[in-house]
Amino acid sequence: MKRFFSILLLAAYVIFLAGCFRDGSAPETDTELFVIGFSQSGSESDWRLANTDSMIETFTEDKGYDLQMENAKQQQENQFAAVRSFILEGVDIIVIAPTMEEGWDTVLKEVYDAGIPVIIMDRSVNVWNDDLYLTNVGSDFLGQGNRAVEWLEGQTEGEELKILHLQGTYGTTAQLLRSQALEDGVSAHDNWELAGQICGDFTEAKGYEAMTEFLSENTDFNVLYSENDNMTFGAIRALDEAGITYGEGGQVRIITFDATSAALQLCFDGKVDLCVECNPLQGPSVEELIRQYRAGEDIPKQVYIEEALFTKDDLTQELIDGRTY
Ligand code: GYE
Repeated sequence: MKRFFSILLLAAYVIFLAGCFRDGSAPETDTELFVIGFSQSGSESDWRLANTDSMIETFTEDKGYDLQMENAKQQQENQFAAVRSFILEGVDIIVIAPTMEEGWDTVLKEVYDAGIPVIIMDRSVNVWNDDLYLTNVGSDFLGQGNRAVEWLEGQTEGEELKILHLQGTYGTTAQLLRSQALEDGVSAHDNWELAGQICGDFTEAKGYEAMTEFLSENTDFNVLYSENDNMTFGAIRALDEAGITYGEGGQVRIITFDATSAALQLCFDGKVDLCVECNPLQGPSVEELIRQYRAGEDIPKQVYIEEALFTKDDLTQELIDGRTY
């Protein structure tokens, strides 16, 4: 009887295998999916939410991916923990959207030693050895800042500018380079000065808070250079409450970074003067780099996403409504 069951079991197994390999392919199991460990830095802004969506929409199971995402809630320590868990899991590749630029040497060396490739997305990391990651895809933040400064120069030739600088989270590439562009611009112009530098951590709530506090002591400025849209939304609320006018014909010219649909709408309505685009839809670029990696092709070390500037003249309602973020 026992023998009969063993034979039955064996027969069932043979039939199962025959079914799997009928078309010559390996059996369809989860292990076949290409596993991506993705450490997202947080969910502080509309930009970030769109970036997360872009990754989720790109790396679907029907395309053969298993996207394992961890949200670090703006804490670099959480990113280290996520990356270490991806190593233990033995994922096929790790994608990191880093919070801070510094501090990555140790954990990236651990990933390197485990033989897992790393793609850095959005911001950058500053490590002693660039071989610790495969490639960095993201925005040219210095270029964005420089374009904003050039635009301001063109708009205000000879005018005395008192610029209030609302900064993103200190130590992130987006903050460091957008700030550098403005600081260089101020040094290069005798008629430009900084009215103040305040930090809004890339969030609407902190943008509002920092702006409200600043306005309680100083309202003498005519430009707001805000390092992301969400901080701009908060700052605008504070300006409204303080009765300070802005945009077309107002006291304060506003420059904002990201160009989300809500900011473009403000620009179209004459409330914001310049939107510097920062494109969060980076999933497809990451996918292309992964394709190149899997095909054994040469991979560029740095890939920049294409981005534009928008003033009211560049906008139509149709363009704004067509924006998915
Ligand atoms: O501008 C901001 C976000 O790193 C490009 O971070 C990103 C910046 C973006 O929170 O909205």
